[in-house]
Amino acid sequence: MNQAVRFHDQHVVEAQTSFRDAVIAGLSATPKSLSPKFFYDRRGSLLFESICQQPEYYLTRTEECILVDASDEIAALVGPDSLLVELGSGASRKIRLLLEAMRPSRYLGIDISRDFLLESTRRLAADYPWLEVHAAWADFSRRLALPDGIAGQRTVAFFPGSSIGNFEPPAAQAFLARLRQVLPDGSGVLIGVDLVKDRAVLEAAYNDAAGVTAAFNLNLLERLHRELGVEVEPENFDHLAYYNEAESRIEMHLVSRCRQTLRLEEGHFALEEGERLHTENSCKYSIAGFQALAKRAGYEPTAVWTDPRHLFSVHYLSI
Ligand code: AVJ
Repeated sequence: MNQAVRFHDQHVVEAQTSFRDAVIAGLSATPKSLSPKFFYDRRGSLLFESICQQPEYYLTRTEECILVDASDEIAALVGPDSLLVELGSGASRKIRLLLEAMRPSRYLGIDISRDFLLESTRRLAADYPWLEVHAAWADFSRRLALPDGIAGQRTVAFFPGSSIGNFEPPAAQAFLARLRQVLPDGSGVLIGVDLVKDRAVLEAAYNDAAGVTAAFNLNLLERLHRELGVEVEPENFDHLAYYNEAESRIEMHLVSRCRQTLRLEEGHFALEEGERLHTENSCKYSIAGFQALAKRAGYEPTAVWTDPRHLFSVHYLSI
């Protein structure tokens, strides 16, 4: 019985220092922006779990159905005794849908939210005693590497939830190409990708009636306060999410309700009434469009699964 999580504190320093630097760079830019990766402090990770349960947020539910239905086919493609690496493992919930069918020998969860990562991988190790569980606290958008000692094994990189949508297409392609470099021969990528669809369905998913997505967006301001001491009232901002059809993406912004100044030690940043802080892009693809991107990144799109309404897709990309 093997229930300890092997923890790799890989890129701790980078993960910690980059928040302040990124905030200053983002507030100095025109238009002002902050990377969506900073949503995921502990509170943000919990709010995201709650978003996934909102009736309007079809992504999670749909992907889970696809994974359950396809789990045997996925397992057949991957083969047993692989290393299963989950990028942005969060609550490590989706992976449970695949473990029994896939029977990997090792699991590595990588996440930017340290406490959350530890809690969820500990639960995973307790629930699957046959699985060797590893956890790496890392910002994989900055640097991608597998910890020493487990690199080299045939790997499936699992990147669920359409998190790839946070990269704009050229960056998504570059990220997949970099990922390919760290995967040994015979490996593959199992990736969830949200599909282009009716504007009303998309916009409802990012403007849930319970206001959880708004709270998730506004939590970024609370994080500015908690971690950087910025005096900022979340009530002075509105949540804004809409579909930018020309760019095939949902955009999220925080809109300043008044003239106000965000004060950091390094500088003061004035916001006009109505000025936006761009907090997220969530890019949507057609199946063919994503397969073409994967090919340009050096992969062979081997299989794709979708739901009857074509809301979401899961792709298996071979090296
Ligand atoms: C985790 C990036 C896939 O874009 O749908 C959910 C994040 N933002 N609601 C998404 C998110 C607002 C989510 N991803």
